[in-house]
Amino acid sequence: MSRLVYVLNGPNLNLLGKRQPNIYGSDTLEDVEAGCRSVAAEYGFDLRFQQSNAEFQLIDWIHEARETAVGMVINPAAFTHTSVAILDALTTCEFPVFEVHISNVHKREAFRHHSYVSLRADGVIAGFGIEGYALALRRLGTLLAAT
Ligand code: CA2
Repeated sequence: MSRLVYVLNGPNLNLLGKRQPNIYGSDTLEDVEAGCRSVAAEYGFDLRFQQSNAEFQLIDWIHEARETAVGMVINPAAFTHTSVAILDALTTCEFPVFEVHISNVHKREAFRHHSYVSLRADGVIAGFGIEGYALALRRLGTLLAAT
C-alpha cells in the first residue's frame, strides 16, 4: 500500500526566514522540509514536499495526489482565503487533509479569518509556527495506523 504523503505550500512561502521574521519566524522553507522529512521517516512515509506561487500548480499537485497519496498537509498561504478552486480540488480527494498555518490567522486581519480550505480540511493548525507541520504529519501517522 502507498505511504505517500504530500506537503504543499502556497505563495510566498519560499520567502520564509528571509522576510517578516516577527510573524513567520526565522526558519526557512528548507528547514520546514527537513523537519517534515524527519517526522515522515519516523512513520515510514514517502514525502512529496512542494511549494508554488501558482494556483494552477497547487491544483495539479492535488490532482496528482488524489491518485497516489494517502494523506496531505497543506499550507495554502494566501490562497486559503481566496481559492474556491483549491477547495474544489481538495474536495475530490478521499484521504485525510490537514491545513496548517504558521501564524495564528485568527489574531490577524479579518480577511485571514475565513478559510475556503477549512470547509474540506479534517483538521486545522494555526499559530504553532513551523511545528504545526510536524503535528499535522503525526496526526496523519495516527490516523493511517488505525486503517
Ligand atoms: O500563517 C501562515 O502560514 C499563512 O498561511 C501564511 C500566508 C498568509 O497569507 C496566510 O494568511 C497565513 C503568507 C505566506 C507568506 O509567507 C511569507 C514568509 C516570509 C516573508 C513573507 C511572506
